[in-house]
Amino acid sequence: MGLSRREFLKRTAALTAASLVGVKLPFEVSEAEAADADRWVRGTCRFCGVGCRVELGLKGDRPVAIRGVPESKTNLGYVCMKGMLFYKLMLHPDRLKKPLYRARKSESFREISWEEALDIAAKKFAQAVREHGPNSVAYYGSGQALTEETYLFQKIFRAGLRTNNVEGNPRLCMASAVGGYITSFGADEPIGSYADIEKAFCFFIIGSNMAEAHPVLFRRIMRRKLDHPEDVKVINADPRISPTSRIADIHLQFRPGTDLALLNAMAYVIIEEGLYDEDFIRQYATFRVGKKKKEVDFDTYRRFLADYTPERASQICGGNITPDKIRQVARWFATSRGTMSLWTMGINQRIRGVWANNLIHNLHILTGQLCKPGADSFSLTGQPNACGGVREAGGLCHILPAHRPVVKDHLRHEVERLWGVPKGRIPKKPGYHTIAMFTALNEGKIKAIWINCTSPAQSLPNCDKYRKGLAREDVFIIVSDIFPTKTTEFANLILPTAFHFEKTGVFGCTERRSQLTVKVLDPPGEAKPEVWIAREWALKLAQELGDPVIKKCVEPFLGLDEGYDLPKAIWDEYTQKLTAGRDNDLRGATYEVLKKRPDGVQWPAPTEELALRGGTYKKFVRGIDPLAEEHAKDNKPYQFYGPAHPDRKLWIWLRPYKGAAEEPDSEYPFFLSTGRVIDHWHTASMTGRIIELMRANPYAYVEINPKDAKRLGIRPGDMVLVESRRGHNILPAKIYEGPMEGMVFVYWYDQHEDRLINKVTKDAFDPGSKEPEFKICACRIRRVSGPRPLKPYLAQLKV
Ligand SMILES: Nc1nc2c(c(=O)[nH]1)N[C@H]1C(S)=C(S)[C@@H](COP(=O)(O)OP(=O)(O)OC[C@H]3O[C@@H](n4cnc5c(=O)[nH]c(N)nc54)[C@H](O)[C@@H]3O)O[C@H]1N2
Ligand SMILES: Nc1nc2c(c(=O)[nH]1)N[C@H]1C(S)=C(S)[C@@H](COP(=O)(O)OP(=O)(O)OC[C@H]3O[C@@H](n4cnc5c(=O)[nH]c(N)nc54)[C@H](O)[C@@H]3O)O[C@H]1N2
Ligand code: SF4
Ligand SMILES: [Mo]
Repeated sequence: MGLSRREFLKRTAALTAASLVGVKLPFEVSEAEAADADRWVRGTCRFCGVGCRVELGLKGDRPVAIRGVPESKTNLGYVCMKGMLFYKLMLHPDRLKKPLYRARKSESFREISWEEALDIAAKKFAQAVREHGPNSVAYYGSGQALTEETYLFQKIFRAGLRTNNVEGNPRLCMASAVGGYITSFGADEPIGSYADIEKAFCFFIIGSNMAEAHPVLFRRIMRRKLDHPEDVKVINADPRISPTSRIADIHLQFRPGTDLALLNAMAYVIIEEGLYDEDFIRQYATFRVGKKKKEVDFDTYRRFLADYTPERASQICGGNITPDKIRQVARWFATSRGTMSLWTMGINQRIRGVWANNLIHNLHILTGQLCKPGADSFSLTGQPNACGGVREAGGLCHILPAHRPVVKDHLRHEVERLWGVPKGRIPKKPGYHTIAMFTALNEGKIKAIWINCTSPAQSLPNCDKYRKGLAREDVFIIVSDIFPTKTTEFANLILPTAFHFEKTGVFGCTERRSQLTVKVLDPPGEAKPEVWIAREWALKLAQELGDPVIKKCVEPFLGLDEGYDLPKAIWDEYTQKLTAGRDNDLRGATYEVLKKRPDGVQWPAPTEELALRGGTYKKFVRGIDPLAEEHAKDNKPYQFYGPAHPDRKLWIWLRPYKGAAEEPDSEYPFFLSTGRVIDHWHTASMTGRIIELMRANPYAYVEINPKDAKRLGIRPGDMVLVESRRGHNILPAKIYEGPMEGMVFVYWYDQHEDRLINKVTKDAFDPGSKEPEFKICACRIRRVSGPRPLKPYLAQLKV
């Protein structure tokens, strides 16, 4: 029996309050019990893009522990604390267990049946489409949804409802990396694998705090460095000294946003000192400039770089950057026997995120540090399934499944044909990107939105602005989640979903690796897998709108059991039909094959035979990548067949330095940057409910450089006002040599309204990738009082 709603709310409040004061609660699963697991089942970690392979320990049907899988190539048996503890969310008393509805946002929620919930959901979406057209409905999903979920939702929205308003939080995260890969290499996603770590001699970690955000992968790099302290060099480039910097031979600290100049200066040195790979460039590269992608020659590039001498760049960058340091890191980068760059949000979440990505790729193309062992330009993905589910399966407004741009007529028609829907059914125009989508909500242009597995009321930049649209009474909002969140507070309809291991499906991690997790537990109460919810909703929608094509979208999946057969049929359709002949060909990676592998399959994997061996660990290399052979046009060892570059070349881009959208000035003299801490996941909807993690990190604070703190009379623990042109927070101060002088840094997980930093961040975005500049805006800070006891945030629904 589930808890009554009152009881549930009481416990939610009690738990969160207790978490913050460190009280142990009776319903926790104890560690002693964990040791007693009587069976272990395989799956992947629920959290980050590393994609650690794990085993869930069960005692009877009670989850009691998680451990790593030693024979997995992703994590070699390691897991981090979050990975080890997420089984506690499965039996958590706060889990949503029944559909909840309210006609108006000012009213209280009431429990309703699934039948009623799906009726309402169908009626509201149908009404919006009838009265305002297909562009008035939208899906906003997540890089944490299973591939099967994203694929099915986008199919229903695009081919059923005839809208490309299919977006997701990877826009806040990986969009600039996608833009970078496509413009530089002609194909999305990294070329190599984690396995390159053990073969690399130089690591260039820029804008990434791997030690906290990709902790298991970081351990592999650390191990490599410790085993070869002299031969292996680690460079860390970040305006803030983070735990990642500890293993660096050189830490480059610079004014936020100026790394564009740093990267160009590294290229300058590489050319000036003749450290480039002339042969590689001649065979595989061209130089490009501007919106029209005009081809230019090497000399033009060289002249362009004349603006970025190490001397000039060190002036732009500030911090600890000297011309000598730039020269040193450029030499290490170019001359090592294998250089691997790794980056995450410090590069992507910028108004010049795509350019910053291009400038990293440039260095690899110039020096030929690509395709050989230990060499790669390797963007780290944040979420567990941003690659597999969203980038590959059609989860962004401008891309259809298997890396097909919506605007390409023949590709769109191909998808229509594969789905058996009329030609022209999918609109040509891309839908709203994330910021445009929430702006459209503000303007009342979107009348019904389905938000799945994400919490935009907390995770959007400048979130108060977009909460206005969410709060509109004329916008119908569905939120499907496992817990109450900041976003469920704006919902009309809350749908309780199954969690990891309570449903079946695939996650595709950073290194093009798809891994299956099979359902072993029933979800609590009446919670349901999303694929069931989407299918049942589509059937009702078809009826409401009298449109057989909507039904057609789910016809292959009718009557199948949602625990396994349904997701399997969706995966089969996606892989066998949609990925066939594409660069992410996954035809060999059937559920049967995925179950046989300790660690899944890396694409391209067109055949079962290859998939059983693990797939392709390096793209574009003949003898390794079957598609390189298939697409070979000449006898060169590398074949860059990426679909976006018909010339089959890698493009070195001329991208100038440009500052952030909002730079500090006399009124707002500090840079504000935001990011992550090891113990928490994003909005802390999950990790905030795991008491061990909450004890370690109960609230966010503002990191201030000691010199700034001294000047402003701020002492450790003092309450500090952090204010921008958009909003303010009051946070306790942590004073240490982390952020550079003139910069402050805040974790964004804290749900307390006083500390929720996205009220302060800026929603400017990259004109190419549309990814917001979470990493940089201007703020001012001021001490408001001495240390104060902090009010805990109560994660409860407004009722
Ligand atoms: N523990 C934990 N791990 C996670 C997550 C989580 O929530 N918690 N989330 C996952 C997700 S979705 C993501 S996207 C990743 C994010 O992973 P990361 O990007 O590694 O983490 P962040 O803390 O967001 O930011 C990284 C660094 O960017 C730096 N930075 C700020 N401005 C600049 C700049 O101008 N230039 C450069 N070069 N660097 C700059 C910051 O100082 C910070 O140290 O983490 C994933 N892993
Ligand atoms: N200031 C600032 N803001 C940022 C960033 C930053 O660096 N700074 N980073 C941005 C980035 S990179 C990202 S990726 C986004 C992430 O932002 P969000 O996606 O909004 O954050 P999450 O907390 O991961 O939200 C996931 C939600 O899914 C729910 N959930 C968990 N499992 C399931 C499931 O199986 N099904 C369903 N339906 N729901 C489930 C969780 O309870 C949670 O509410 O935030 C962005 N926002
Ligand atoms: S490193 Fe990432 S994938 Fe691995 S256990 Fe930790 S959170 Fe999970
Ligand atoms: Mo992310």
